[in-house]
Amino acid sequence: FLAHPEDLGIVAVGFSGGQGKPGVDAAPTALIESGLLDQLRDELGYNLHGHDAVHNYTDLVPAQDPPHRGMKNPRAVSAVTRKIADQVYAQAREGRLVLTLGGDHSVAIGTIAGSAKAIRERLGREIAVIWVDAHADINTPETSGSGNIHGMPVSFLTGLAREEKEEFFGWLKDEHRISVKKLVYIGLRDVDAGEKRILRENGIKAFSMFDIDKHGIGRVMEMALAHIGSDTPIHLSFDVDALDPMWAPSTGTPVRGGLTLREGDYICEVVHQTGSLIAVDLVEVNPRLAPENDIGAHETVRAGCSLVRCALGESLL
Ligand code: Z70
Ligand code: MN
Ligand code: MN
Ligand code: MN
Repeated sequence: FLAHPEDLGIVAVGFSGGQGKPGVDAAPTALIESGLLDQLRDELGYNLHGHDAVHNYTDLVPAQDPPHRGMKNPRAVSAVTRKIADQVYAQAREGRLVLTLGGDHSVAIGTIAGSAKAIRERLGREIAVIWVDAHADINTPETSGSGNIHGMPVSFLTGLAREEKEEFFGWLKDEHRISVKKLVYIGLRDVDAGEKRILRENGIKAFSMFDIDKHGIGRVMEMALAHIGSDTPIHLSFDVDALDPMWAPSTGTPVRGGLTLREGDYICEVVHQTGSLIAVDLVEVNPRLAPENDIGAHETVRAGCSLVRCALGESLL
């Protein structure tokens, strides 16, 4: 699905307005300073595009941004994700693979909207999304208990949540949306009651940690890809909190009982191996939330780099 599989568009966005804890905005710089982009260029052989800047979009954050339908920072998140959608679209429209370094998971409203639109225009195809996360992030503004928009991106992207007003995600049109039928979750273990109902009522495919323990990650990936169907463009959205806090402690909402680093890497390797990968997001690394004298932050950044390299083909022999 890529016209230029060796060309990699980089979208680095230090944005934290989808949740309450500062520090996720520092993740792109931490990942890049630890050598991620150099590795992708020098070891994996990608031509990088758009990698000269980390975007903070502070100019898009209004001084006053009171809640709307219970959503916190709604104007800021809407404006920033709209900008991200343009950036990802511009890279994907060229036929490049796109790597987004977040930021909290609200940035996926922009990344997936941009991918979906570009692939529709370029190939006339719908994309599939593999969402790897401890959380389902499918609350509507009405079911959300927190008001944090990083817990809502999937509901806006699938059209389960809608809004007319441009300044509150009204810019999201059908061309940006994905089908609930082409969405697969992996790693879930902290899903709100309202979200469980949404998953059930919409028949959304989800592999929780229970399923991974029961079948093993190998079989789960076979089932996940079988659900999507072969020959479908895949957008991989990886929340680092899918990993167990043993591997990724520096994240806003660590949940015990998660994926090992090898299971996370394996997911990325299998998705790479399909040859259908069109975009990758790595989100929710928070290097400022460092248990144990910064060792946690360093380890989390290292785990994030490993996931990205695996998704981009490092393990190919
Ligand atoms: C909860 C909510 C969430 C990440 C927390 C939590 C969502 N379901 N996502 N941390 N990465 O607030 O909607
Ligand atoms: Mn090329
Ligand atoms: Mn998430
Ligand atoms: Mn999460």
